[in-house]
Amino acid sequence: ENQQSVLVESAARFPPPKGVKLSYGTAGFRADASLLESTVFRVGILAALRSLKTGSVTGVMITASHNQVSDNGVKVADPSGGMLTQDWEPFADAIANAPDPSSLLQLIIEFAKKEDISFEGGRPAEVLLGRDTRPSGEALLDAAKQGISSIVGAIGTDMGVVTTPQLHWMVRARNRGMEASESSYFHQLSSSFRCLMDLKPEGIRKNVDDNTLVVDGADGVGGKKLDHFKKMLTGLCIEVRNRGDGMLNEGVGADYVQKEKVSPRGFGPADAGLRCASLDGDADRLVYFSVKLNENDKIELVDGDKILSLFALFIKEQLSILNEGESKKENDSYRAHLGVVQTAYANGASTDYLKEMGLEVVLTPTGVKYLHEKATEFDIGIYFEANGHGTILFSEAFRCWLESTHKTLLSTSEGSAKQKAASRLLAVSQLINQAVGDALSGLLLVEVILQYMGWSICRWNELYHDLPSRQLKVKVVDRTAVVTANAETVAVRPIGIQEAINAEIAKYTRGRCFIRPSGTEDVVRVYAEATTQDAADALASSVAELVD
Ligand code: NG1
Ligand code: ZN
Repeated sequence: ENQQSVLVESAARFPPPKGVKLSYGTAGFRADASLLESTVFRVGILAALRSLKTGSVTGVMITASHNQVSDNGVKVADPSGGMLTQDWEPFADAIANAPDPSSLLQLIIEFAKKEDISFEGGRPAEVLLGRDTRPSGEALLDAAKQGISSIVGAIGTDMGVVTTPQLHWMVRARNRGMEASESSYFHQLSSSFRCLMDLKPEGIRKNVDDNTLVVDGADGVGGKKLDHFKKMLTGLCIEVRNRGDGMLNEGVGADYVQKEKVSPRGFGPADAGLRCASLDGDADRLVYFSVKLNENDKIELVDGDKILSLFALFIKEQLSILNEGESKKENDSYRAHLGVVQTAYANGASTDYLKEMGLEVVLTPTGVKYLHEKATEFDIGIYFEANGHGTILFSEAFRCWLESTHKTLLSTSEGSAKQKAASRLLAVSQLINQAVGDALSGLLLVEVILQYMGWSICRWNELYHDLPSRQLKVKVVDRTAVVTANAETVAVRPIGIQEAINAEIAKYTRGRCFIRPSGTEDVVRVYAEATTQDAADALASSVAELVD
């Protein structure tokens, strides 16, 4: 009827590019921006359907993160604020690749039937839209809007230029009946930051760096937002460089800094010793670094694994203060199950360190959706990829317990160590983005913990010493020829390759190496680790030859 003709008419305005097959990878669809209009239009339809199905608000974010400025991409935020549920990914692939409007319509009708989605009577679909600073973003956002409006009655609300985590945060906030604006986001972050700063231990702490933090904004949306947001933060002095005047992600940003281990554009010898941080193009990744003295652009990298370790240390300390003297049997004492989630890319030294701390460490395949899902199994689940994407998730049950315990402590022992520990944990759960990894909220938590500990970036970096590592990518005809198992640590296809890799690994002390097909690029990635840089390099290149 009417719905069908509206869909077919609007789909006709967005013919898919010929000879291109897209797939909803680790981070949604990504490609050269010129190829994406029809895909983004169709993702708009999908987000509206997801909203109809769940009776909640969903989101569409247009970004290609750390990729070059001519690329773009699109991903869907589920009602929880997390990534699109994995069961819908095959449908996303199918509609993105439907050759014409009538086959698209057919797929939608079948899927709606299977998922029992009704186009009438229920709450109308609502989708929040956001984009990063890429010049192609505006036209793509319009395509997404048209996709949404091709579902009759659906509403698309444009949140403007935002970071990826802001958009996800807003979707989550809306579905919890909270205000979903940028100012409410900044307000929540700055007030929980303030609360943590006020709960710092008393007395002057040694070792803290000069207060200024210098941030590389990757010439993207994160730098712009932070430059504005920093005015709302007291007790922290931030200088933002690469705020958007230069070329996005060119020689700047968290991905560049982490992979190349050099300082970004705009940083030099004069910055030696300063505490520096780098965001990626859509501000969902964060790494720290300091420029080495007299060594050109070499840096001391403080990556996602070390951010994770710092967070784990702090949380564990607050939990033990809270549990002090409580016997295990007591009913009202809740022993929080704290867990840490990493991928095979985590530096082996970090995993050892975390295990030595007595923490439960779980590995998942690469891709935030896997880490995030795993982290929800704990009361407090901390997950990070080495590249700086991660967050801390608090379970609903633990948050409830914490809130009521905090209330009791406030009335029975205000100012006690326990009450403060409970306040800190509550503030962390407010500060750290519960929807996805967020460079801005992560940065504030790092800063407040460093002040709490009285640590410089050097002291923090000394928590453990990274094993030298090397990452290579190999262009292959068909990356799907590589199939992995055990959280990507073992290659089960091509047959025999794992034995060959093992033979290479055996030549090195503490050697570790694995291969996997990238989910965002047409390559097979090789990661190697050993006790010296030369050994890690040699191991990586010999395994890369096996893949070739
Ligand atoms: P792929 O291309 O699947 O390796 C990369 C990152 C992921 C994740 C996604 C999404 C590495 C080795 N891989 O995925 O961790 O961040 O991009 O952006 O860094
Ligand atoms: Zn990103």
